[in-house]
Amino acid sequence: MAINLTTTSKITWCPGCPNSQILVSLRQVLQTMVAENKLRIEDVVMSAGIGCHGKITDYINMNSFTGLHGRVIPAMTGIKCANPKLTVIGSCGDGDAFSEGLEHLVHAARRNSDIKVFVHDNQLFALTTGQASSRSPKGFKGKSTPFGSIEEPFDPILTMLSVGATFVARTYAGDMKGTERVIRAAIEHKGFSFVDIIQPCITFFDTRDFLKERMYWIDEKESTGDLKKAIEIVTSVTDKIPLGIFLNTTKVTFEEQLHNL
Ligand SMILES: Cc1ncc(C[n+]2csc(CCOP(=O)(O)OP(=O)(O)O)c2C)c(N)n1
Repeated sequence: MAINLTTTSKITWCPGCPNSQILVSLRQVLQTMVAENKLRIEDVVMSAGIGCHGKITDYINMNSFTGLHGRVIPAMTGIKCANPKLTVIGSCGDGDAFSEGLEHLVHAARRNSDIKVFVHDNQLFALTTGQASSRSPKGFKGKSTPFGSIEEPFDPILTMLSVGATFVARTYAGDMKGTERVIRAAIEHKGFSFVDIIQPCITFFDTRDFLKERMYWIDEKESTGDLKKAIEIVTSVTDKIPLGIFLNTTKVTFEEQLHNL
């Protein structure tokens, strides 16, 4: 059945913001999966945090819950525990997921909670107008780091691989076909799915030219079932940015075990 998930809410992201590309990609995946009878939209719930990314739930006509900043993951875990038949997806910012909410992300991955986490990774706090986040590169100059950040940035892919996430991927918002493919695989995966979506903030930190020269898609056949190989791929390059599904394995989920008790 064809379904249209657009809403009448006015898009208030900056014109040209890659959040719009993530929105269109996600909506397209959901519409396609519904058309193919792989999903019923009534059985999908989306959660989002506070930040520019969080507006995404206003623009997709489906059940959603906007939580607190940094608390997208516990909201998703609660929804999935209460009704394990639901497909639970969520959008976080990098501030949301890796700064204030990091503990939730790590423990949800460790438990293999069957939720699908999409991080809109723009390497700063965008809604609050450009402060450094834990993803900002060393030397980044913003409102809170006028002399340049003195911290090393957080590595979400290596962290997710090492704490037991069963699906770990990275994509680039501007590559919408690639993003659709990765988002769909993340939704189809049974267990914890983590997707870092590189989403340059074109207003406060426009990295598009920098990224274009460095991003490349990995050969996924080498790594998907092999944690050691996935770690090798992401640690072997320092001047390039690998994209793709680094790991896709299965393990009993938290909710399966919970409901078997
Ligand atoms: C508990 C709490 N802490 C801090 C804030 C202030 N705040 C709102 S949005 C935001 C940062 C958003 O950054 P990010 O999560 O990366 O999302 P983006 O705006 O970049 O999409 C902060 C710190 C808040 N609203 N609530």
